[in-house]
Amino acid sequence: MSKISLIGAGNIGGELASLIASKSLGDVVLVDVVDGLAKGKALDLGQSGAVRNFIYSISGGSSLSKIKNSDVIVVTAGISRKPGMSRDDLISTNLEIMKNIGQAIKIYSPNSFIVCVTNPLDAMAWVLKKISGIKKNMIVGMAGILDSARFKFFLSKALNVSQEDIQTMVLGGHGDTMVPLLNYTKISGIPILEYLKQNNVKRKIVDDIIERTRNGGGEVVSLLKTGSAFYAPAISACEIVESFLRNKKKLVPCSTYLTGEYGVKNLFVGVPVVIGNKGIEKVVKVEFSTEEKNQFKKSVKSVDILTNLCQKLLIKSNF
Ligand code: A3D
Repeated sequence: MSKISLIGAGNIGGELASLIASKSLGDVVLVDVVDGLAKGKALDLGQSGAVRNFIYSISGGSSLSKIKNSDVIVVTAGISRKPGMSRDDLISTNLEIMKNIGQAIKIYSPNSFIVCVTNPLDAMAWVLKKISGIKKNMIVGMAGILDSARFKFFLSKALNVSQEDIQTMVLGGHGDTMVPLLNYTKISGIPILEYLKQNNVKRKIVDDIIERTRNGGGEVVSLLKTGSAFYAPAISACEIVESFLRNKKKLVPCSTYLTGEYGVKNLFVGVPVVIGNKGIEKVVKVEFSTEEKNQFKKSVKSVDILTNLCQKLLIKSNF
């Protein structure tokens, strides 16, 4: 029976626990520093199981030792954005939290598959890997699935076609520089640019959607005012967990530690990967147009700046 630990029992952690239980992926353990929060949510969710018929257990607590011998650990602990904040504004607080959690993973569960969700995503995944010593194929950051879902959602509304029939990929860093790939965006196999031409849809509509996708998280933050998006992030993280535990070998964009692929070294950047029961089983190569190549480079640069900052902060605190 699989054990899935969720560190952070806030908005995403709670929703993710519910999704994992509904999909019968395994026993869920919620952990949160706020006393009673994880235990309370676990109790509430467990009781919902009497109606939904969960077959696995959900428990909670505040000690990180509860993650011992997990198969999967999803990290959502940290602060989230408030209106007017960028993901990068979270860095110093969330870096300290990742240091704590990275050490706990190293002690209690060094062989688990780790999914990082905490922002700024690519830099926090890098810190978690560095502190925990987890192998590169056993840690990913969740972002590309969410960014691609947002792109699909907006396209589906604008073009009046089913979301189910849209295939796309958003790569690069999880931030304003993310790179939606138009050449790999299709509607039931029809390349999007051909679809636009045949159906007299202006290219500007798609360009505006790309911009809206880049600001997709911020748009939700400005409406919620007290926190950030959690339903779509939770189901996106669940997709990764499920592909690992059920060995589904889904080919999805994830923030991945690169060692030369796409010309990038020692950084987490969103690229297409296959997720199976060995973790990241393959980094898949795609061809970029010249414009996409430049956008990807720019995106990598912004991840590099944040990761460097984390590296300096870690050295300063003797890590
Ligand atoms: P929130 O509802 O505030 O939950 C975070 C939880 O983490 C809170 O309950 C905290 O008490 C808890 N926490 C803080 N420090 C610790 C610790 N050391 N150990 C255990 N628990 C701790 O936030 P949320 O669930 O909405 O978001 C969580 C994170 O995900 C934030 O950093 C968001 O910015 C980020 N996020 C990422 C995406 C991506 O696509 C990558 C999308 C949405 C949110």
